[in-house]
Amino acid sequence: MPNYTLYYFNGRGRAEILRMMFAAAGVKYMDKRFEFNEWDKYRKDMPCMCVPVLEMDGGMKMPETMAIARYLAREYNFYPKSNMDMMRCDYIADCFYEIMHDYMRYYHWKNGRFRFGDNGMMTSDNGNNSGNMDSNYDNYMQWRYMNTMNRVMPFMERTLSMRNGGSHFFMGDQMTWCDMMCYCCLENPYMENQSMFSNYPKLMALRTRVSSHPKISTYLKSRTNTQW
Ligand SMILES: N[C@@H](CCC(=O)N[C@@H](CS)C(=O)NCC(=O)O)C(=O)O
Repeated sequence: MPNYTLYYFNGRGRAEILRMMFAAAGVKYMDKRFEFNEWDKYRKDMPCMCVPVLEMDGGMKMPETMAIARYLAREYNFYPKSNMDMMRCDYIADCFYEIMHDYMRYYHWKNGRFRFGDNGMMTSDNGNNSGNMDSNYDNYMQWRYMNTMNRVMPFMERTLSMRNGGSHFFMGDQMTWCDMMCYCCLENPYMENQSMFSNYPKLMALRTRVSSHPKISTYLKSRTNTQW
């Protein structure tokens, strides 16, 4: 097994699915977190100038959340067996990642850099630190995120119901990585507005099943608590 180092900000964000998969697999790795004001120091060493990045044995650095997640899923058996089921598992994971992506972009600056200041506070796109979110750009990004939620969530609720009436995991009895995606990608949206989720009882129950998995529940109790 390689020595892994995972690079990301000191937040859950896009890296949390990877941390959760490591935890569920019982695999040790170095969780290298940094603050926003340290980013310029790390940025130039990241292959795509973005994180998360997974480094193997202190050498090769791999970017892109979903590529890393798929690698971990293949390595540690979080994929279903048949090719067709793998495709289904992938599209479910990709659907949840659409929500995650739009949520994260909503928190970005126009130029793709984070909109958090050095003090960790969110700023508006007019550059002040007041937390004013009423610019056109902010409105568009919020609309886009909500639109994605409203498009993806009913589809995911129906997809979950297709196996065992939705009473187990997406792919049946075994938890796969798309179930963990359902947990991770909805964490902040759920914390911010629980009422948005009342139409999706099966997905909510699935998230509880994921969080009750013995290794995941241990991880959730001991992980670093951050706002996002
Ligand atoms: N397509 C990439 C996007 C990664 C991405 O946008 N990462 C953000 C953090 S969530 C980042 O590194 N932002 C810093 C910057 O762009 O300077 C992925 O899915 O991993």
